[in-house]
Amino acid sequence: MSSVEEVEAALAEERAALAGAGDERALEEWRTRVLGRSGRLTAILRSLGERPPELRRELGRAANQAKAALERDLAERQRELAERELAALSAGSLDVTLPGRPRPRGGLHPITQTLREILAVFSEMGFASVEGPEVELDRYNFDRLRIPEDHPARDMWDTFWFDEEPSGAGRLLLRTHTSPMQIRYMERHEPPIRIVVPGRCYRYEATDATHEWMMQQVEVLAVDEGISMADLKGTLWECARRLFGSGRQVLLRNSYFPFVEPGVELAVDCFACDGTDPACTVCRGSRWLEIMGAGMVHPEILEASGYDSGRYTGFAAGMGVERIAMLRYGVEDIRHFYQNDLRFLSQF
Ligand code: FA5
Repeated sequence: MSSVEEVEAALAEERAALAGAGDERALEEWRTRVLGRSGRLTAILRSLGERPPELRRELGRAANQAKAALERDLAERQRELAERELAALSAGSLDVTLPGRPRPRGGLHPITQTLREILAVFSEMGFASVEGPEVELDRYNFDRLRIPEDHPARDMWDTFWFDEEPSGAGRLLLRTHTSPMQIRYMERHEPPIRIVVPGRCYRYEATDATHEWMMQQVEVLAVDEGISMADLKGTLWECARRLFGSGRQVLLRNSYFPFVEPGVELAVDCFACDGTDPACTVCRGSRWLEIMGAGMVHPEILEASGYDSGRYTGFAAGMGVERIAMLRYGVEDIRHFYQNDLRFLSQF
């Protein structure tokens, strides 16, 4: 049996409960429990019919007033909570008025840029680009290029060897140059051939300002009827002119590689000292930085590929991409390229 006093006590009690409801979920629970269909006040109002008439009116008025007061309180409390939430959003961890943070933009590595430039030059001269394996057979890296087991050139091109041997195929190594792809390509194709072969090469080598143990080369191979040293010179000349501009001096001098005859190397004048400093780490006072080896493909190699060396001739070259990048950008130490220092890399 409810009395007016009990309604007032319930009103006070529920107001206190409402003040303690701290979030939207607590408010909803409170609403259901107090004002909902089977809520506390609804139950009092429903039971009015069973009351003696003299009590009914007084109790009804008190209960209706209490219900209206609690509904007002609820609306007020909802508004308060919403305001508090908004204030926390704009004053706390999230400032919706801040401008967005720009994402740092990446760029192509200077070696990738240089490599693409080289390939573009040769593509315009009609050379197709093909790739070969970095893990190579002893046979292709050395023997088939006329570098037998006891040849001194093997010392110059020492590399990393694998312990396992694929059955019967010979020993595996990390290739020291891209030249093995000359053999692989000629095995499967007939002249005319015009290809470039970009790729990583490895050497067991003490590093210094111009030597890394991993570097990238681009091999060039052209085989056809009537190819002469003049074609080699013209092609490499054009390549150097396109990469370095016409203000740079280029030197072509004789050299030796077992797989070409005659052999040459191409060097570009030193940007660091102009040949004036005997202690220069880039040219060692020689004025020239070597960027590639080249020559006319040895007739024995053409014959071993099944070509008639009386009919076909060819030229080949292998250039160092890091050395070319050093000259293009004026980088005095090759080791900067692979130290992954953003202060260096973001300059390109
Ligand atoms: C060769 O690798 C021959 N295969 C090139 C060749 C191809 C000759 C076809 C004839 C015909 P060499 O070891 O000189 O040759 O290397 C060629 C170029 O690679 C060098 O001129 C140089 O630019 C670059 N190079 C060689 N070793 C390193 C190294 N340790 N670090 C950076 N660049 C290197």
